[in-house]
Amino acid sequence: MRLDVLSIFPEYLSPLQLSLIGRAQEKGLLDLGVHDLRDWTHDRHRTVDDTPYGGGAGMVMKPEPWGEALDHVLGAGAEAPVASHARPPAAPVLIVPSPAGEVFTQATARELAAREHLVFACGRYEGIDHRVIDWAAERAEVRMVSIGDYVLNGGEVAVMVMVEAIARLLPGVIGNPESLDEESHEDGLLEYPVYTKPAEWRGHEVPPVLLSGDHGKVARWRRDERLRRTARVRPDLLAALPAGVLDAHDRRVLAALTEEREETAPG
Ligand code: 6GU
Repeated sequence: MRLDVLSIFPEYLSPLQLSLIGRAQEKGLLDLGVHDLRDWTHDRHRTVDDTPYGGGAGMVMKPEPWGEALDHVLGAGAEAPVASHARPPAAPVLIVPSPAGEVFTQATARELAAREHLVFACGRYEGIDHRVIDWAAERAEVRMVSIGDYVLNGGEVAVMVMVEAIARLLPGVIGNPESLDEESHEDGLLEYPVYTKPAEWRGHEVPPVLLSGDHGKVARWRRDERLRRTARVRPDLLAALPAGVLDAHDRRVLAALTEEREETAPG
């Protein structure tokens, strides 16, 4: 997979050279290019922003440097307008991090991990002149993406979040791909709690079932913990589960939880 990141703070993205992503690059699974948007300015001050038409606070990123930068990273294929139905599957995806975008989820990470070329355009200030987005949409698949309901100063940190979530899904990046299967958000339930030695620590014991050696009981306990944890902290995830994910036992576990809560409720 090829990844390009455009930013006025390219050094902000240097942690991407470390750890998992760094090793994936060394293994040739990932080809990452981080570019300074100011390389495509032509004035002495390397200006990337200007005042907003219509007035208001803050500054807006100028379209010209973005146009030239995107010509460069999208390549020759980006020169002619291409209708969305005629775009080849290898067409790049332009991801524009923005608190005004669709919310990035594990499903988004999976979709993007299946593509060959991702380009991230990090905005700062009040955002990028919207004509850049409209122009790019004629040449690439453009997605404005938010990483959650809060505001960051720029897209760089959001890009690090997205790249980490996407890269770890690429074949060969994670040593043991089975560790991906039972993760939070892969099947709509949160993960079960985990324990290691010693069996007793500072007066706290490991749940005895985990020491029983009964694999069936352990699996059932873990599933129950996932259900209880999800019901407690993320009832929205439980409500969104597709029909058929919960069996009769699951439903009994959840019903027991509701009864417990009613018994302990005040009044
Ligand atoms: Cl992607 N960018 C910015 N600037 N703020 C955000 C965000 C992105 N996602 C949540 N907040």
